[in-house]
Amino acid sequence: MNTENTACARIEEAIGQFDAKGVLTEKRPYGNGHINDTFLLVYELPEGGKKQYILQRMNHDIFKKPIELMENIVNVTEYLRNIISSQGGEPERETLNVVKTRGGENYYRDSNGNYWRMFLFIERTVCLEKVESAKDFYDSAVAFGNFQRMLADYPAGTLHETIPNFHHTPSRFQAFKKAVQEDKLGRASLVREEIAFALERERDTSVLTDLLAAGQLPLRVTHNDTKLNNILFDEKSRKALCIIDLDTVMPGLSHYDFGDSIRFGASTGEEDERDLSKIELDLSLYETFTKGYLEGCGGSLTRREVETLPMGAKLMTYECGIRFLADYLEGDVYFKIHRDGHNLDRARTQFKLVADMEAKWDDMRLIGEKYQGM
Ligand code: ADP
Ligand code: GN1
Ligand code: MG
Repeated sequence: MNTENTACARIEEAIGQFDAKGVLTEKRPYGNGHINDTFLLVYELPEGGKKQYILQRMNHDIFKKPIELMENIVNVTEYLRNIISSQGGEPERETLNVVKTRGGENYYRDSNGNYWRMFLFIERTVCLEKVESAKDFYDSAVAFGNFQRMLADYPAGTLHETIPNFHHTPSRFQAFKKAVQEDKLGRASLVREEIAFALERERDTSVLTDLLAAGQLPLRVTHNDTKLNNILFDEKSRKALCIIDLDTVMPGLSHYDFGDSIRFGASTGEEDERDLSKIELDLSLYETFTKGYLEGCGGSLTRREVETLPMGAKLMTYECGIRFLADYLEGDVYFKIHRDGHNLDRARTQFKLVADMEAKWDDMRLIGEKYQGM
């Protein structure tokens, strides 16, 4: 990434603020996140050897309250660290570790007003952009279920809402309709079919929020962005080691975590695949994830939750599709893109998956029934 004249122009200033050990020998853009600017920093230690860190410029167009966001992350990781330690785990590798600035702060605000943070780099791990084996996906399911279980008694009222209505699908639908009506770049006429697909499903958008409002589904502390590249696997044992990207840990429904993992990992193609004939819901992976997730949650999900998980999968996929399409219509201002039409390609894969879920709905429900009571 060219750091001249960009939001990252102050990267050198930021690096100097954090309490990293040794002499900086390498700095490069890192990972495939769609939101923050992520860098890997390598330091040579005076006693020999290297230490690596992740430096991120937080996207504060999206996260309007970066200070509160960091407070969430510090508190949640502190809480997890205690549980991991008490279970004999390795907290430096099994959760994120925030590196403070020399002044003892959890973030640095540069002279251009950008917010930066640093984490210990979690060594000897792999980050997957696509499911490579059913076992990996199963392990990720257990880990996400476990994550929710570990946070079951976390004081949810102390968490700041980092993005209001993040998975409130009816609000996402309204935002989508507004983007269509405004049609800022005159792109709507190019995507009539996709817009119609989204509009036809308005009735689905409120199914989960209505159940929540009626007290039929419990509010939990959830991750809310459970795609496979937000988990690190141990390089050697290939176990799901650490859940990262904690920017959106907030009260939510189990369906959000379940559904977001399914839309990314149980698809037969990548999120931005252009050849839609390659995109389907892999029912076998759907079952694998269901089993692992329920196991990870340790039997804590209610009957009604398990029964309605297929709707979580469908709605999270649909919601992501309308978010990508709205961003395409608004001129690609939210998700990072790497080619023209990238957000449109992403929206199309999500809608193809939604259609395939509708075709496979009975099977999805049967899988839920099979694991009821787990
Ligand atoms: P975004 O919100 O943009 O998705 P993430 O926090 O998910 O940003 O980071 C982007 C990528 O950087 C991750 O997918 C992962 O590959 C890598 N990454 C982030 N934090 C760490 C860490 N502490 N150790 C190792 N890799 C990390
Ligand atoms: C973003 O940050 P990242 O790349 O892990 C987005 C998610 C979307 C996802 C789609 C804060 O996730 O909500 O589902 O892209 N995160 C935010 O790939 O909007
Ligand atoms: Mg991420």
